[in-house]
Amino acid sequence: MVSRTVRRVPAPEDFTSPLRRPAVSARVGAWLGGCFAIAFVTGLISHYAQLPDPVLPVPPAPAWGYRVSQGLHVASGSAAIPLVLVKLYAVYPRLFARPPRARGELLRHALERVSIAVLVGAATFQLGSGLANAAGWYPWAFRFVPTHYAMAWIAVGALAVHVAVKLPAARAAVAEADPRDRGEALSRAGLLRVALTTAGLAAVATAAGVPGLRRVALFAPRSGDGPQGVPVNRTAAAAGITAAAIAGYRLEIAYAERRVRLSLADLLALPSRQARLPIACVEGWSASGTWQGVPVRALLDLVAAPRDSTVRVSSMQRFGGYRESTLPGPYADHPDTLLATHLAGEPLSLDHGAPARLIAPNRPGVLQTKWVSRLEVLP
Ligand SMILES: Nc1nc2c(c(=O)[nH]1)N[C@H]1C(S)=C(S)[C@@H](COP(=O)(O)O)O[C@H]1N2
Ligand SMILES: [Mo]
Repeated sequence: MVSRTVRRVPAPEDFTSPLRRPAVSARVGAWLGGCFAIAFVTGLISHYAQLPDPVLPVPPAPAWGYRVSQGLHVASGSAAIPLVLVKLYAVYPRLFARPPRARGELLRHALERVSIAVLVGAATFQLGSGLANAAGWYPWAFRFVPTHYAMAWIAVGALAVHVAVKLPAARAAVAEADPRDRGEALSRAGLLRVALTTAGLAAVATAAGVPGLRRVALFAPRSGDGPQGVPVNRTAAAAGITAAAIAGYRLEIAYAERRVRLSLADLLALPSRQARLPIACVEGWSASGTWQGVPVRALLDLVAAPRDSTVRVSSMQRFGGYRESTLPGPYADHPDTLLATHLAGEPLSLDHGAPARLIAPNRPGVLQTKWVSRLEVLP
């Protein structure tokens, strides 16, 4: 017998799988909400930590703060990816919902649809661009940091509207029973277990900051076998720094009209200090090192700079976004903020910023300037 297929736009009722039910989408939605909340808060922390003059300054303690917060940022974002896929699978039939007949309902329906479109678009952008960033891949022309930051507010705004609209329905859906006796290949509980397991695996695959996990962190590009046990993000070669360029090294310290110039021998002759501090990259990986060098505060004392001075730290690097950073007063005065000359008991390798690099507690990796040639107190 030949059956004629009638081609028409499907209706939500045409999708009969019990997996595509509010009981699934509400639970996955709640987990996603948790991931987004963690990613948003830790993202704000990272953003404020990178602003030269933030309204809400991030303090230099605890030393491991940024490492944990940025690790959570990347892990929660990664965990959200499989959850979003399961959520979209579960709610896909709703795409075909017809607009309500009643005039009064129409506006509410339209607003809800628009907020979902914005949410899905913004979330896809955030997770996609964030994952690419964590993998050290920048295949776009826009500036990642301001775009990822602006889109976060759009995503959170749309999420707030979505939660407000859906909360009553989601509450009711979570209470719904799982119809296991219908003989489906995969029960709802089974699908939810798959969602949670893949989310956990995704988090682990990028959690390169957790000691011992770096080996299984497949999507985190830094292997941990960089020189002196610490990965390298931008190499000396990529930054245009050669061994010849650092041969006549001078460090200049400037405060108002005062200038002090030190050779490497002068710098090495000053009292030094050791600190065990992590490099914690915005890309989510982090690694601890035992650094040795002269405290930045002792160098500022050579030009009699007042306490709580904001300091511009400049590199010998001539091009590239991270050749300079701003060190807020509380960091400049912290005893563990060093102009490091040694790592793991040996002179710094060229890739780690030889002859001297900045290392400060609780500071994003991008601001731990390498190949430092100048410290300047800002007015
Ligand atoms: N001059 C300079 N310093 C820099 C960078 C750079 O590109 N140029 N990259 C930063 C980034 S993004 C990180 S994560 C750390 C990495 O330090 P490491 O290579 O010693 O691990 O260095 C920072 N310091
Ligand atoms: Mo970084």
